[in-house]
Amino acid sequence: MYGEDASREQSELERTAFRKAERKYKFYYDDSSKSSKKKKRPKPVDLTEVLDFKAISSSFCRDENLPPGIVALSGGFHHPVFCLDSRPGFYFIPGALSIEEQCHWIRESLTSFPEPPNRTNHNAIYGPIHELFDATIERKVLVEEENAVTSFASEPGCFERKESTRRWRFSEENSARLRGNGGKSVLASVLLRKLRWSTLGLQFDWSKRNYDVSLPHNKIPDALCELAKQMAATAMPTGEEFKPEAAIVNYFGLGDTLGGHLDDMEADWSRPIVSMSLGCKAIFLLGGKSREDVPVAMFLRSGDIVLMAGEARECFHGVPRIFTDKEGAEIDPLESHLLHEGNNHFVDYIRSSRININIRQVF
Ligand SMILES: O=C(O)CCC(=O)C(=O)O
Repeated sequence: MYGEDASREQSELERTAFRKAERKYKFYYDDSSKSSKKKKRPKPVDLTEVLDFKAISSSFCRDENLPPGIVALSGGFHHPVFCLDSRPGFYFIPGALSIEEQCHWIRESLTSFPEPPNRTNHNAIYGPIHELFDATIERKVLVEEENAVTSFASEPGCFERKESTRRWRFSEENSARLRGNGGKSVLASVLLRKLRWSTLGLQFDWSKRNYDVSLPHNKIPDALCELAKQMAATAMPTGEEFKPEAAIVNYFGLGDTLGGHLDDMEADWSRPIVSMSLGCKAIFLLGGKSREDVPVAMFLRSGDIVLMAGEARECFHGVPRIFTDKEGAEIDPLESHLLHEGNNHFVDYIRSSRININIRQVF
């Protein structure tokens, strides 16, 4: 589509109810304030319409009061589970993960989950990267190196041939600078900040928007499978067990968003997507089956779990905002726990980041 048609379609998209909500909550700097460039403040945003399941859960546990349109599931689960009348198949479990569990999954998300054969957004440019988090701590630099490879052709009359291949390797910062080979280099800390996703289990191919079963992969770690099965039980058809086959880990920094989308590449939508939040608080938008439906906005905090099954699988959803300011992020207990464990590097990361792990049954 070209020219006028494309720009008309773009501006129509801009006008959908979902897009309007995304723009309402998105992070912008406040241009109106006279603050200096260094002290730019976030533009204030009206949060009065954002559902707060933490507050809903506290008041429900106190006196069983619930706002209109919200129901609490009774069942064997040891946490209250809330549903929305308007979005069947959507479940919210506030504070489902203990602080210890949150810390554990943050550490895994930054160390083992991005390890090959799991793929990340960096694969396309740098190929597989090993031990990115350690390299960040050690202030390493990823350097592009040229390797001369000598190959011997098997045909008679052909001689040895020098081929040059390029690959990226971590190097000490000083030695990279000393070598000054004119090649490209990038700080490990920059790569960590730019880490946007990693995929576990069956690998999702973003370019084809599908699972590529031919790609090498490891099984999802047992502990994550167990957790997902336990959480998914609430939303599963009676007598059936959730089979975790793939997971996408999303990493968000200040200003990062996840645009409105559907997760529609799994075979059976009666199986839930199990989605857990770690780190800074965020806003989640749950729309309807059309982008024209006005989405419900809600806070997602570290330790919350969301399930989307059945009809809710057909609903557009996204994350227009994460809160990295001291009060807004609401991660004090998490920070204290990580500091207590001596995990300062994880604290540095999570202070301004959010991680989402969403686990799927593919077939
Ligand atoms: O970050 C989140 O909470 C939502 C993630 C999501 O919607 C997705 O990965 O499809």
